[in-house]
Amino acid sequence: PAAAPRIASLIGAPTDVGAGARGASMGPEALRVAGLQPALESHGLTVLDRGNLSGPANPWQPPEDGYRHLREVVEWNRRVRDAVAAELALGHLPILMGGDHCLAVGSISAVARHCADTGRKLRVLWLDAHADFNTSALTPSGNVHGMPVACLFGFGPEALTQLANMPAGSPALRTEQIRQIGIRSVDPGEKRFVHAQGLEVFDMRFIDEVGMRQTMERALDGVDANTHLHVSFDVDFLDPDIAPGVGTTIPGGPTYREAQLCMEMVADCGQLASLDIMELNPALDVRNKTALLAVDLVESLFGKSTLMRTRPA
Ligand code: 4U7
Ligand code: MN
Ligand code: MN
Ligand code: MN
Repeated sequence: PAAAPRIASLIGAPTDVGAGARGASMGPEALRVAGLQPALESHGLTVLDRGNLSGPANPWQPPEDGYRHLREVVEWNRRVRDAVAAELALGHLPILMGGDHCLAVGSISAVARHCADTGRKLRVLWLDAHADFNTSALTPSGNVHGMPVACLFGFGPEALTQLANMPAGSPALRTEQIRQIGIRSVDPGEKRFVHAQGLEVFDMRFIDEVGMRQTMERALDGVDANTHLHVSFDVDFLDPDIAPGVGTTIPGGPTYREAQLCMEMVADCGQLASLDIMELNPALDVRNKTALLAVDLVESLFGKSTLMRTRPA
């Protein structure tokens, strides 16, 4: 099994076509201004900034047949999939800078395809306040950023569910490959569907009861040297007191220290091979502090941690 790649490629996807608020389209530039590239370089990575993808403008229209802007969402996701696939083929670690979370359909479809082609096991950690498991029939909003996990499981419009081009039309992702962490806002129909599909959800109640350490031990259980670990980090995972710069704040998220521990434990497992940083909304931020926090946490994901600590048993 290959060691985790040491070249990271930044891919900007400046759009908010899948979201309910405008502004996530400015996320990539806010992450650059917050110093994402030098922060990664300080941890020994070589970083290539591939610039921003381009795609259709946000038409800001109401939903049609349960989806808002489906045509534009599909187009952006194709471009994201192709860009992520190209980096994986080069042996690089793609970092998608969103953009709203609908784009995780494209990035994870590329990752799933790559794992199928190279015989690696896939584990996705979905760090989010939301389960993002709506369908056009269940969604209260029509916003596709609330649907990416369902699309990856094969429930959604064919143009999105087939992005991974899996043999015999199989879904990009299966239940045993994903763990959701930090969840605290799930719509009623969505909740029933999450249970019906048997998703492993470490919600905030779980984190409150057992702590972040045991939560991450459970979420990473079974990850081995042949595992491709993908982290899809929706910035609204974090408590809004520390991360106000998102369109869909939900109170009661992980604290600064809980989030750091989460990221440090991912780094310790040594298998991180692709990353999405999504839903950052600079229009709602305060002096770019949410972007700076995201960069700080991503540093921990790549190995920044306190030196010379006493290790607990
Ligand atoms: B995000 C919501 F109704 N569930 O579907 C929906 F509450 O990518 C929110 O996690 C979705 O930020 C949030 O519109 C999507 C809503
Ligand atoms: Mn969310
Ligand atoms: Mn999300
Ligand atoms: Mn959001």
